Amino acid sequence: MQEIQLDEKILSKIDFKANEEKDITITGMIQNLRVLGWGAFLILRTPEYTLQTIIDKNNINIPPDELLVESTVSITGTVKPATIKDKALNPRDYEIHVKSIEIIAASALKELPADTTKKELNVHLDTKFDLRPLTLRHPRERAIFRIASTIAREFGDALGRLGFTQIYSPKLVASGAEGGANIFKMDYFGREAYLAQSPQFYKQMMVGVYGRVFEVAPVFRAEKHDTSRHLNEYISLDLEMGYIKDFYDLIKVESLVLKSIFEKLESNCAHEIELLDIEIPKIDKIVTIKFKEVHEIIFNEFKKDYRAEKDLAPEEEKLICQYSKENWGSELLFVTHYPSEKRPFYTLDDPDDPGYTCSFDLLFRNVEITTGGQRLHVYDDYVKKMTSLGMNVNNFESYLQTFKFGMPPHGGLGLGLERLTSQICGLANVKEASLFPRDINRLEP
Ligand code: AMO
Repeated sequence: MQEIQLDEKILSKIDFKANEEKDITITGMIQNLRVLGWGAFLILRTPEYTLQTIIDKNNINIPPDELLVESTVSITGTVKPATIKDKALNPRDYEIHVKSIEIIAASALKELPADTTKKELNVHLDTKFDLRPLTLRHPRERAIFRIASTIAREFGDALGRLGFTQIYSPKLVASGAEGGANIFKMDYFGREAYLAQSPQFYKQMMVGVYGRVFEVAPVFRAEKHDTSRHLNEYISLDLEMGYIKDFYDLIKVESLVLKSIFEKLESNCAHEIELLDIEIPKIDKIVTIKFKEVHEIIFNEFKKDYRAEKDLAPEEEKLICQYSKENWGSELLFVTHYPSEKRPFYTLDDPDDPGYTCSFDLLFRNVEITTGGQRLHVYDDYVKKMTSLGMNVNNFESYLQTFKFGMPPHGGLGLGLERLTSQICGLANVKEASLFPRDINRLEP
């Protein structure tokens, strides 16, 4: 038997102020090494910090020019106050004057295939993705995924405070939830199965259990087009909520959650926000507009006639976002009442406006980041709607039993994590907000 003590040394935070003029030992990887006549600046990357350390070549056990970038080292030195301008560093008010270095694991390469020590990672997008284990170590890449991680965590925390229970639904499924051709088929012990396009069916089933649920998980879309807003696998932030009055309840919940996310980013990611030079949006009101009205505004204000279209064209999304920012002072715009034929079968039709649905999209900085809406909740309504759409009800029996057992009025939404992250971080392509993007040409790394 071996008893292991709970060791506070596993904590990664250092109180630099309390350690001023004292010696500490800190382990990390060499982010950057600038060897100069007198010694070197060694930038150490630890789980918590990107720290400047200073080596005096006459007072060190290893000559600085023998060190390799991306090696793991343990550094012992004195904590000194400093004023450093480099935005990639955190903290910038302290540095370490090195006394000794121990190489724990040297990088195998003298020269790395991408230069992660430069301010900008100047590589082609494909190279950036091919070399992901290395390029993700660049400060800007690290900042993007700290932001994504904070968004996903606060999504759950904010919903937890509102009484939502986190669920984990299967990704190997027997039927597609969203319709359309963008579904991956696979062999499941001789049967046809699919990769889940969304947790739609399961989150609805779970409303009957917990009333309010959420999930943060990958979903799969067999998009055959290589666009700047589509991934074949993305992280979907989903929620589903029972006992709603109407779908505006969902819009209110999403606005509250996004407000919490934006506030959390301001408080926890100040360093990343500064490094990426980005602005976090403010939410002080909720602006909604009907789908039909968007077509009218685009026609009247921009002389583009999309009025016969049953969906919003990317150009319209862009123009209406600009219009909203300028005229209504909001970067977030909820477009409501989409046409029935463009919404999945589970969407509730608007009783006051046949042909249109009790659903919405959220547009943010020119892009759709969310789809949501109220669902049907009565078994017979499902059978009627699916039959009218030519769907085989028998294929959906295990889902439809939910509604036989009784379900409250409910609705929910799906928010694409990469789309939200890329719009917050000002990225040109949603793939840049995916750690290991999957597109029509890419399955590695
Ligand atoms: P939808 O299919 O509109 O709705 O997806 C919801 C949100 O997911 C994101 N998204 C994508 N992100 C990256 N690549 C893609 N290929 C991609 N496709 C969608 C977008 C989109 O707004 N079940 C419904 C949601 C609901 O009603 O609860 C659904 O999945 O941000």
